[in-house]
Amino acid sequence: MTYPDRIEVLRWLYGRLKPHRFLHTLGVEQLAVQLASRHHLSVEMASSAALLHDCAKNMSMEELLKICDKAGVDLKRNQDYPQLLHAFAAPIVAQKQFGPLPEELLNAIRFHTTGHAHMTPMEKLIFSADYAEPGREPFPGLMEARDLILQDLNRGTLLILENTVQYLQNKNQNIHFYTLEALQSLRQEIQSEGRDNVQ
Ligand code: DGI
Ligand code: FE
Ligand code: FE
Repeated sequence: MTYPDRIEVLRWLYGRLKPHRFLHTLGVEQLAVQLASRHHLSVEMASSAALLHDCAKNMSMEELLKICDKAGVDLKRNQDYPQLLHAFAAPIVAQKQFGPLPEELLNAIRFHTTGHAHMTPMEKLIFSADYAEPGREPFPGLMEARDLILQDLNRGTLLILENTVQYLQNKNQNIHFYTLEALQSLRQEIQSEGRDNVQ
């Protein structure tokens, strides 16, 4: 599988992201690559997905709505979550620039904010790398999450989902149904892992 040339992607992002977003993207890539090599996943895919995950972040709401509508995103169901549209738009924006990309990579960027039920390892990796990247201003629980995703991708991703839900609840924000489904599904996955280990 070939991925877009890294330097070409960086050049493109440099022109379309705000400086702090560009630096965040580099931080996500650094952690994503580390996680991929630790957990025996594709380092090339992790790098590309990390670089592209926020490629639609600095687009206008008008543009995001247009792209998401065309892509079949249910805008009514998502009308309370404008901050999630950049993730749903990212696969279209990235492919418009770089041509067709693998579905696994596209799903990792599509679900980087919310997660969803039955996430693949690459989806968990990008979701977690986005949260725990080294450039984030320290906040309670960040170090613990960073350590745990390096040791155990499932448990680390679960901790991050739980922290995210807690954080949003404290801010009185609605939790997206994908996020709730991700939480429930990953809890079940970890429980069944535990059972398998006993047998
Ligand atoms: O794009 P980033 O800033 O790197 O981070 P992100 O894509 O993970 O999150 C974008 C925003 O979405 C952030 O302010 C947190 C928010 N968010 C994540 N999950 C949910 C959510 N907001 C609501 N209301 N519900 C969610 O489930
Ligand atoms: Fe994002
Ligand atoms: Fe991000």
